[in-house]
Amino acid sequence: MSGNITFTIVKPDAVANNHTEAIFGMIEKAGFEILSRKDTTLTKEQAESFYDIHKGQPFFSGLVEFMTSGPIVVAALKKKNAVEDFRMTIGKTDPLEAAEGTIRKIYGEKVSRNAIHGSDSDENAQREIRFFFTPEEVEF
Ligand code: IDP
Ligand code: MG
Repeated sequence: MSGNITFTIVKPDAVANNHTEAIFGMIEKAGFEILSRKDTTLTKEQAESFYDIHKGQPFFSGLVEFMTSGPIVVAALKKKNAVEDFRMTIGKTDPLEAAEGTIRKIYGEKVSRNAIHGSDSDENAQREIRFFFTPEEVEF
């Protein structure tokens, strides 16, 4: 059974371009409740740990450099079928392939600067929320 919680990061490109509020507006319009949200930045060690599944990929060091390049906004989101629905809302990893009306299509530039993250499974959503939020901040 699919869960009702997912996790997002508005990435440094979108924050720097002042798209944060427009993006959260789209997220809410798509039916997601924002359980908790905060502004933060990632250290190199945190970014490497968050994306450790991609260690060894040719884009890994560029990804870590990008994700540490400026402020991000992280949030826990609630909706029925959250993980799958949110992946639909943000669109494909490469903004050039993302469907019209998706967040990555509108605000992403290219695969390495794609504006937003969305968890890919219920298990990863929980892991990623715990990476940024205490049980007091977000409970599930
Ligand atoms: P996802 O964010 O859609 O789940 P993943 O495959 O998990 O995509 O990759 C994580 C992030 O790594 C992507 O959002 C993107 O920023 C970056 N990335 C993935 N593939 C490439 C690539 O081929 N070149 C550059 N960056 C990439
Ligand atoms: Mg992923």
